[in-house]
Amino acid sequence: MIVRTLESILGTDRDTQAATWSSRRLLLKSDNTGFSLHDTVIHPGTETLIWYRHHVEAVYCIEGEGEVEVTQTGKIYPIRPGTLYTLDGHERHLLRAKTQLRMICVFNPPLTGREVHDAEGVYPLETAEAI
Ligand code: 9YT
Repeated sequence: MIVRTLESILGTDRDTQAATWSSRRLLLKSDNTGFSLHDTVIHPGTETLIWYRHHVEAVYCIEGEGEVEVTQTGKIYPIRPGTLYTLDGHERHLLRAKTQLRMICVFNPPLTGREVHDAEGVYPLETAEAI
């Protein structure tokens, strides 16, 4: 059994910072659970282009207000606490945070821990192995 607290991973390698978000990665590939699980904070007033070409991500909002736009269709979905969206079609999207958003995110395949988005909003597959 794995027991871990958010407090215990803050400021460690599991606490990843990007320009528009911080991702606290509670479970990673190295934990051998088959998925990764993150407590992610999206900074207020930001827009992030994201395209998980190699992963499926489920995102469950527990705090804040924002929206997600699917770039191919222009369809916009509001996000508030209790909203789940899942990118099961690897949709390229824009995530906008009106206020700070706190999201619980699950990735399959699991992230290795170092991933941040590239210029196209993509996470490479198996970043750690490529280093
Ligand atoms: C909601 C979302 O995809 N935010 C970007 C960060 C990502 N969730 C992560 O790496 O935890």
